[in-house]
Amino acid sequence: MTDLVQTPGAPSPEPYGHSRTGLDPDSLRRGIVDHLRYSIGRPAAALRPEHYYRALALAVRDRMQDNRAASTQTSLDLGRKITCYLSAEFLMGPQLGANLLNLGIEGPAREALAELGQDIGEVLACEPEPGLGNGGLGRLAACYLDSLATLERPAIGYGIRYEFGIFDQEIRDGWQVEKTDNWLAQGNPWEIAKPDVSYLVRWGGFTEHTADGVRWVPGRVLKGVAYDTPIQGYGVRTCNVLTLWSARAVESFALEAFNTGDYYKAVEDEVTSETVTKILYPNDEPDAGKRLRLLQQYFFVSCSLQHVLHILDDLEGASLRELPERFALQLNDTHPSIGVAELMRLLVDERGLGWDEAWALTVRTFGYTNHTLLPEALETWPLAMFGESLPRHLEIVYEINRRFLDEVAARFPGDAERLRRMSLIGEDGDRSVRMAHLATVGSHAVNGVAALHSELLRHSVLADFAELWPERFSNKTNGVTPRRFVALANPGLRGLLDRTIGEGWLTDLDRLRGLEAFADDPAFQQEWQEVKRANKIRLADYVRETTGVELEPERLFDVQVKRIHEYKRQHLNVLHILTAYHRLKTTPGLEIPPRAFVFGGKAAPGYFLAKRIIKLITAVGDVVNNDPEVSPFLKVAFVPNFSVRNGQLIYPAADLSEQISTAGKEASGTGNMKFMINGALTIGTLDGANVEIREEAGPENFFLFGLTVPEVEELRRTGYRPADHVTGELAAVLDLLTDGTFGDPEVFRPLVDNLRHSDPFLVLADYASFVECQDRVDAAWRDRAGWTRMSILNAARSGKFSSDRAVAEYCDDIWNVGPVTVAGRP
Ligand code: 26Q
Repeated sequence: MTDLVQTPGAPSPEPYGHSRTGLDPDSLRRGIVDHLRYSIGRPAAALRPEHYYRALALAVRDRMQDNRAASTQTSLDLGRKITCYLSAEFLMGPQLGANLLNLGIEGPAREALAELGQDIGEVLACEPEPGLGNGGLGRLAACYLDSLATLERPAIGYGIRYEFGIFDQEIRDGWQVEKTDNWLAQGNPWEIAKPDVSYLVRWGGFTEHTADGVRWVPGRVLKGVAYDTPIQGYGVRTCNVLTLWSARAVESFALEAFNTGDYYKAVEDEVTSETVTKILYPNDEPDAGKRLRLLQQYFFVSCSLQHVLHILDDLEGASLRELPERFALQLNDTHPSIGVAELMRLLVDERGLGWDEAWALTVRTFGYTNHTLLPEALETWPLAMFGESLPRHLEIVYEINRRFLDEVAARFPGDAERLRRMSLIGEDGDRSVRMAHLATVGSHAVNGVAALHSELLRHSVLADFAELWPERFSNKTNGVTPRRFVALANPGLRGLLDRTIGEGWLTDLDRLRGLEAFADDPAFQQEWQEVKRANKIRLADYVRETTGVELEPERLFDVQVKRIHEYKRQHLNVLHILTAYHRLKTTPGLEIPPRAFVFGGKAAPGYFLAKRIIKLITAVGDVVNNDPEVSPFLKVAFVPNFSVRNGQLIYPAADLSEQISTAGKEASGTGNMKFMINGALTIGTLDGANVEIREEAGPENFFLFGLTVPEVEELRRTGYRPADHVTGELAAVLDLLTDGTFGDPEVFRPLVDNLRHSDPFLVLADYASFVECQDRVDAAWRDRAGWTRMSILNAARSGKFSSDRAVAEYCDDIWNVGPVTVAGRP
């Protein structure tokens, strides 16, 4: 009997466990064959690479589930605190390669597939990418899950199982066209549906206050079902979990309607319930304040908090009062911040705790990470909509606010203006609930995502709160996982690093410092350049296949990939290209170092100017790529559908990383870090984490330009007049856009008019400084040994930007969680 039931924590029994858990090529091969037969069920003759992908994925998942069982049991046994990362987005990227790497079975998997006549590259290419995020914030959540597991910290990621993730981008006639992302079409081998892990979520209706307490009578009820994806740590046995909630109709509701004869109405309701988790909303949408988005947020947060309390109930001898000792709940921006009111509702209305005790537990449990300073991106919900949707939560928000403002009034007597500024309810214009204020008041820790950003938070958006509770505020500079963004993305560099400084760097990125000693070594420089060149050829092949543009690897690869947004200033980058174009056209015999400008990124479907920026890039590319006077020096490519997967081809191939946002606008950036670790030099403003990148790399290894935050503020104070900057080259370059050189001038007129007459992100103010800095880039590139030295030093000094460092800081300073070693083989 004991041989058949697996003991969690112990290695699986032999021989039964072998094809499910063995890490050698033979066990893996048998695992694949078993799954082909019993899970896929296709005759051998009909097997294609996608079937091998699914069979291998299932075999890999088996191995992770074995570790998962052991991890759960260990943290339950030890009663250790669990970090819950609440995020509306997890941009995980393809899972197979990452899981093979973290389990240490890349070689065995390749061998097992080869035995079966399959090529691992072809099999890896079959995986659809789960695009459950917009960009940086969602990818950060994914990097942090990787680091939490690798650092052996028990953790649960909680989010939404969107049926359609971020749209797929196609480029037609130079314009972005959106296609739905049907990532679940072929099934998802990584997830395990847990229909028995489900919770009811109420919505709308009204509240009744009686002698027995509060009753919330909802307008509708839906159900959330858990889908669990294992998150394997690298080189350890720890395997955490990502729990994504999917919306379902509540059967008993449907049944009621059935009994009254309205069967079709019941089925229709079922259809609308399931739309709640249908689609991920893009950021930067003009009408982002949609009711369904609030429902999505409340839905996943309510399921997650009910789940947490359920786990707590099941813990031996644990009471609600231990919530902050057992769980840390981190809010990834304000998107899950309704959780503050929901936890109060659960504790007070459903569990009968007194307000004061519930509030103390809530504040001690939550932490809040802010990711933006842009006023238009701070989430607020119209009061009327909030009240109609979540009537009980509005009452709770009012009560939190009443008590909070009493506290503020006691600290700052007679300061009505301060009370107005700090209130959870915005009173200017249409009244609204300010989610950043709710998150700040409801959390014991509030952090920004780069040193500059955290400083600006303390002195601008949340200044009043920082004055009231200075001890709550801290900085946690973002980081990225070197497992995905070096080991997987850049196998050439991985091999070179392993040979040069040993393998430890992958879990201790500061060891890259060991490269400094080789920065001037000609033999090492040669190897470094060879790795970069191979990566450039790999990207050039991809660019040729996807765009038809030929990028010669001798060129300087100058890359800007990120969401398309005015504040990120892709159009400033274009103005530099146009300047070089103009010079080449007007200076006979001019020779400049050949460059390949590579762009990629999605524009929110309703963001008019961002979509025109894409058209601008492609139109400039069409002209310069096909002009024999210019194309030897300039080529421009727009890589369609920028994603985690093609990012892994792009970052390692860059020589130059464009991080050119208006100072004060980019909270951190994480692409900047991915480029640096892969040996690109940065051209950038003093914005977000660029400041720290420059500090680490050394100012002599960073191309700095542009206004600083105080200079930007000063310019705004004294009145910015963009037209003042339209002289000389800039005047000529702007004229090119409306003189027909790049096609129909009406297409670019809105962009040019916006720059000339408003220029909210100071593109023209930074133009001259940017072009001058790009001239310095050209000069530096001409000295190839000097450039290579700078490239090596950038990578050598990038250790700070590992998500392992970032997550360790969260664990120490905010979550108070230590490692839990899970016994058994890693
Ligand atoms: C909000 C309301 C309605 C619909 C959508 C949204 C929404 C969704 C996603 C708002 C914002 C986002 C994503 C924001 C984001 O990715 N921010 C980035 O976070 C990174 C990680 O901290 C930083 O590095 C970037 O600087 C920051 O822009």
